[in-house]
Amino acid sequence: MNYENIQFSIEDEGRLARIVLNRPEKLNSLVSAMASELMDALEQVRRQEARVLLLTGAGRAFCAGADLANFDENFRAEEASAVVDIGALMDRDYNPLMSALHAVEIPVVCAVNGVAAGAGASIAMLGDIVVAARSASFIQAFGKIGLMSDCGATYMLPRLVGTARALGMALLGEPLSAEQAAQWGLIWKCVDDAELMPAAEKLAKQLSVAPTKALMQTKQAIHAAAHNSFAQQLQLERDRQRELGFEHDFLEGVTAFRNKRKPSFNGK
Ligand code: T3D
Repeated sequence: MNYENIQFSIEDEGRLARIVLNRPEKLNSLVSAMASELMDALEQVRRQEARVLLLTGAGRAFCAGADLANFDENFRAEEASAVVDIGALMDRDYNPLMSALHAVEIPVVCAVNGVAAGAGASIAMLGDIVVAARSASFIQAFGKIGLMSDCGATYMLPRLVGTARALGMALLGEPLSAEQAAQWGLIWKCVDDAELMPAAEKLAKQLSVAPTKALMQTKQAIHAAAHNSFAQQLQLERDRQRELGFEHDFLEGVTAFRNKRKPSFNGK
């Protein structure tokens, strides 16, 4: 597939996949073609067995959510009778995209370079390690256009920041600064703007040579904890740990420790 709305590359001998949302003049707002391209790129990441995904935006924004100028050919603001089945748009573009992002097995590092609004904030929240530039902000912009938070925001937000803060963000729609987002636990950390890409790339490179299978199991286990009992979670941990104990990277990790050298993980 030709990518016109994103940039996609596989780097570092196949270990690191990079996706750049690339409609900077429209603050990387989402159109249907961009959602399709993202889905295709995520499939390439899986097929090519990259070990980490780095996701960022081009220009001054991360992503301003759905493109409100082009979101549906049937929507004509000047005609009171023109109606749009937004549920159908969600089924076609947004929900499959958010599900695909949520299902990425390898670690996802999100470098939030500017405003992340609406669906853009949801994309950012689906990163496993989210680093934001100090000038970035997170906005549940939906209320301002008569919609409710979607794209998984009502699921992710309370889990990340708690119900009170989730409600405050969703009902008031005020921008949350990157610094506050880090203090609230919405993201991993906030760095000076000039430090964003070096910091995110450093993290991505670190993860790209880590024991990938163990990281994937860890990520899955932490997701599963949202609906498991403590007893179920202990069993899940035992089962997954048993699998990991038979893998190359466990042997390599312990051997390297005993020999006082750096481990060389192959991700298997
Ligand atoms: O299927 C469905 O549609 C339902 C799914 C919904 C999911 C959603 O994401 S709904 C939420 C959609 N997003 C928004 O409501 C955010 C709208 N944008 C803004 O509130 C502001 O632009 C920002 C707070 C993000 C940034 O403000 P600021 O002052 O830094 O920039 P600006 O001047 O407002 O925008 C710069 C340009 O980007 C401007 O274009 P122009 O005038 O220079 O030609 C603006 O129109 C454009 N832009 C910004 N956001 C969007 C957009 N164009 C299309 N869609 C956008 N979402």
